[in-house]
Amino acid sequence: MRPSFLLAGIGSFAALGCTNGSHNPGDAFLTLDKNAEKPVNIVLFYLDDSGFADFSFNGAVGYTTPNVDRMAMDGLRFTNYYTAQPISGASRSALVTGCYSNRIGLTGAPMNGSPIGLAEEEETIGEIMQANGYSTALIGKWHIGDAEMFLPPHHGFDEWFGLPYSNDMWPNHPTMKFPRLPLYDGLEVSRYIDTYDDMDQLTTMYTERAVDYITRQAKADKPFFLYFAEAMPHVPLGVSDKFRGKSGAGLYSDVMMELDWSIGTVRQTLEDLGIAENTLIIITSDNGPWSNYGNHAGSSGGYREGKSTTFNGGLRVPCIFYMPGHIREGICNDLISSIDFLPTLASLTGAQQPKRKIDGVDFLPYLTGQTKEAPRKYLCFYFRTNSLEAVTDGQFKMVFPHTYQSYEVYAPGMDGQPGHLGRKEVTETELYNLRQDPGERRNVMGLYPEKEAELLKVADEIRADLGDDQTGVEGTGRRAPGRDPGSVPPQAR
Ligand SMILES: [Ca+2]
Repeated sequence: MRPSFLLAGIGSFAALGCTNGSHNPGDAFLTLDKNAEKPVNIVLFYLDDSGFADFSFNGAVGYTTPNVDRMAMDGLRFTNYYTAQPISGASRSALVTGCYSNRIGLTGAPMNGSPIGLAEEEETIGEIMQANGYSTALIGKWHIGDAEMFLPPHHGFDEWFGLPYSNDMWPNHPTMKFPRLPLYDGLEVSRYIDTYDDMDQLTTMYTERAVDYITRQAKADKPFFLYFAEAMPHVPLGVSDKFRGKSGAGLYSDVMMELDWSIGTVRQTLEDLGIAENTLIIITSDNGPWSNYGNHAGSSGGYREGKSTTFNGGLRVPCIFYMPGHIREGICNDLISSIDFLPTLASLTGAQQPKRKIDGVDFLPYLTGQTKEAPRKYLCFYFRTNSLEAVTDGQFKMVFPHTYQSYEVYAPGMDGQPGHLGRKEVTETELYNLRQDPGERRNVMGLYPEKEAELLKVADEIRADLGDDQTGVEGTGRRAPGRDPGSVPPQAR
C-alpha cells in the first residue's frame, strides 16, 4: 500500500477558523495529516433516480430524512454538483471510471443480455483501490453490462451483493418483457427477486450486508471502499414493514425514510466500530427523478424536467461529503461532478491514478486548502449515443439544439404505472444564467457575447475529442467498449 494521508484530530479546526459553515476563499474543507496511521475508508452511497429535493434538508415535503439531514448539516454540501449522465448505466459507467461515459464507449441504460459493457482495459475505482491494498465491495446495482465478463467481481470489486441492472427489469414490468431478476452474491445468482414482497426486502438486505461487510473489515483492520448502490427509490418501489405507512405521505415517502434509515444505520455502525472518523461517507444519486411515474417519482426541487434529459432536473442532485472530525460543515458551490470522485478519492487514499486519460479532476488539493482555485472549470453533458446537448461553467449553461423527452406535456402516471412521455425540441442554441434562473426557463442567448464565445469554444474542444452526433463531428478520443459476442440473458446462463 502506498502511504496514505494521516488524519489530523478535530482540534485543528479551531486553528483554521472554519467552523461557521460559510465558505470563504482559502478555507480548507478537509483536514488531513500526512503522519496519520490509519488510511481513509470510503462509503459511497449512490441512490437510484432520487431527485434534488428528496431529502428534507433540501426541501422534501411530507416526510423527513433526519439521518441524512444531520450528515448534510455536519458535513460538506456540494450545491453545484452534477451527475455526469442523466441515466443509470451511463451515470454509473462515468462514476466508476472517472470518464465521460461516451469516452469509454458506453451510453444509455444497457438492456439484459447486452453484448457490450465495461472494457477490460478501463481501470475502475475498485481496481485502483484494490491495487492500493484496499478491500472493495459493491452492494447493489451495477448496470455496466450483465454478461459475466462485465460483472463487478471482474472489475475491481472483491465482493458484490446486488442486481446486475435496474430493479424494474423483471417480469412484472408494466409495459416491457424481461426475464427473472437475479440477485447476485459474487458471480453466483443467490436468489431471484420475483415478487413485490421480495422487492420490499431489498433495502433491508443491502443494509444488513453493508453492516456485515464493514464489521468484517474493521475486525480485520483492513481499509475498505464500499460502493453502496441502493436499489431505491427507483420503481418498482419496495419498502419493508418497518417503514410501510410510516410517513403517512405515500409509498415514495416511506421509501425515502427507509433509505434514510439505511444510511443512518451504516453511519451508526462506523461509529460503534470506532472508525467513523477515518471513514468518508459520500451521499448522492445517479440521476434525477423519473417524473412520469407521478406519485412514485421523486422531486427535482423545481429544476427543469428530470431523468433522461440534460436539463438540471436530470443532472443536479444532492451531494454530501461527511467525515466527522476531518470535513468541516459547510457549503461548496463550485462546479463538481461524479467523474471527479475517482481522481479525488485516489488522491485521498494514496492510490495510483488510472493510466488512461480520464475526464475527472482531483479536488483534494482544493478541499485541503493547498490550492485556492477550484479545479473544474467546465462540464459537458452528452446524452443518447454521442450527442453533446449542453456545457456549463457552473453559472452559465449553453444548451445545443436537440430533441428530448419531456415530462411537461402529459399528466404523470400513478401508483407504479408510467404516464406518457412527451417530445420537445430545442431548435437553436440557448443560454441560461443559472445564478438567476436555475430552472432554465429564460433563454438569454445574445446578452453575454463573451461568455457565449467561451462556451462555444469549450464545446468545439470537447467535440474534437469525443465527437458529437448532433453536429456530425467524429472525435479522436473515444475508446471501444468491451464486447461479448456470446452474451445471453442471465436466466439462460
Ligand atoms: Ca437511475
